[in-house]
Amino acid sequence: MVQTTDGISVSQHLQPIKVLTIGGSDSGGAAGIQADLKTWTMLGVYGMSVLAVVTAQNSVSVNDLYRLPLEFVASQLDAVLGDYGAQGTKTGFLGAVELIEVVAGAVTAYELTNVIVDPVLVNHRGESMFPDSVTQAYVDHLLPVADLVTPNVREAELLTGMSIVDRDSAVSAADRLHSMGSSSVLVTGRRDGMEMVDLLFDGETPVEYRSPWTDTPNRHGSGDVLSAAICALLALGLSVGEAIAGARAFTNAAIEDAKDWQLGAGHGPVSSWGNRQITKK
Ligand code: PXL
Repeated sequence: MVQTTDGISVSQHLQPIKVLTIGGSDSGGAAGIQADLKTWTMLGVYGMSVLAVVTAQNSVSVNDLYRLPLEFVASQLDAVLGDYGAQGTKTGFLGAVELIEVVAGAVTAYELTNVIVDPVLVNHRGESMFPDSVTQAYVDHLLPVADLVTPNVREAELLTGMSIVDRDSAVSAADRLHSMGSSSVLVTGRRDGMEMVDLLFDGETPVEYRSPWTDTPNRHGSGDVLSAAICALLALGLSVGEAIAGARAFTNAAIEDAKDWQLGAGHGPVSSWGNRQITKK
């Protein structure tokens, strides 16, 4: 048992909890698989990764992107899930219709639980990265098998075709996403004055989570850290509400901690250790 003082009380099991990320590599270490694995290490769970895409990127731009062959992604899924299994899974950068179908097929075939779908559809400027068919594939294949979908406001707009400008429109979009099959929906990152608001909808009552807006250029990977932390905490046995509260505390601390960092010339990463600092000067 590990005692923590950060509001995320988790016990270290003799057999660690296993979690799997399916997505892309960010060579800069800010987002994607790297963000997920670092987050999971800090939260004391055993992280595994199925790579679908490798990016050549830094804080300024994504310079190149290489997709692994679909059969090789399927082979990784079978290797990991056929032996280790996973008590939680999150999807990240997929960006191709056939890949989304393969991932959804694995969720069903291996009867995965605690499935978090983070629908990566836009870049940090909110610009769409993929054709509409990719958005539609999420709706057709991944949302129906998701326990929780975590779009940011722009991604929720793309998935629903609705515009989100305030609490009411965020609730309507979350309701629509819930009706597409995801058991719970978290619409993240709505700016409301000097606050950031995430909205959870589980088909019954909408719940808002608010935190102060941190003024920083360094947010790269914050969505991945949030969804990875939720995945870990759900796999550890917390309820959806508890997992979101704990993951938000971790992510907000990661943003706050890195707010003055200058690691590259552009849009920098958040810190990897959230509110789990071991030493602090
Ligand atoms: O933050 C979404 C994301 C996920 N995965 C990879 C990425 C990004 C955004 O840059 O590069 C590999």
